[in-house]
Amino acid sequence: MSDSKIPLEIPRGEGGGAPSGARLYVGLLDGPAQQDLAASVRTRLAAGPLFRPTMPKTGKEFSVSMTNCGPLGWVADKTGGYRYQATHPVTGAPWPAIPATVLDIWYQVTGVDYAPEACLINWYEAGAKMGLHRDQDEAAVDAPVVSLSLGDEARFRLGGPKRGGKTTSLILRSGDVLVLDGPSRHFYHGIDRIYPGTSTLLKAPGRINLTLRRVTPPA
Ligand code: MD3
Ligand code: FE
Repeated sequence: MSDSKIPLEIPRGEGGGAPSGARLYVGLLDGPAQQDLAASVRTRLAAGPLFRPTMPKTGKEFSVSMTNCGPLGWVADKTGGYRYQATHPVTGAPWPAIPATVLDIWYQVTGVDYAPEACLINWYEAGAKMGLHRDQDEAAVDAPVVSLSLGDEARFRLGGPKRGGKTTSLILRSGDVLVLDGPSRHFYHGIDRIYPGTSTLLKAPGRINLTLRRVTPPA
């Protein structure tokens, strides 16, 4: 049994606690489910190794390493910018499949009848973080986004539709599932830091985040 199949509704920082459409399923994945998912991620990493994206124009490296599974994967580099593509940027191979258990969670927590197309796998080492940004590279602007956390805890920050507004912070723990629906889908967000040593799930200190997205508009 999970801690909770009843999600915590996350209020928006801006707007006097109005609903954001973001909801957190605390501990949706129990210990064995987390172990199974970590093993599935390891097989995906063997088929499509982690790479370090670089910022468009500046070429500055992300501190987060990434890979993908699913028909489309998110990539970024100095010359090509942020985009989705069907193949790994280093090996040229198609991305491996999204694990069936991950697809089950997508349908369970979103209630939508279309599949996600991209599952971005983010790997955070001890000092890694992700600055405030919006997810804007998907033509499917109305589709929810689903995030699964494994390993060490992270401080997640959710802002509003404009940069510089109020933000709300929360801790994401191994087994938590965050759904960004409604207005929150377009809000600024980021990972301020991880807390190394707060989980024993993984073989090394660090955090894995899986982000599921629909990229092309569903029929
Ligand atoms: C809020 N990843 O890969 S996941 C990303 O933990 C990204 O690795 C973070 O932001 C991570 O783009 C956060 C949670 C998340 C994902 C998408 C969102 C939060 C979001 C889209 C809109 C608002
Ligand atoms: Fe994001």
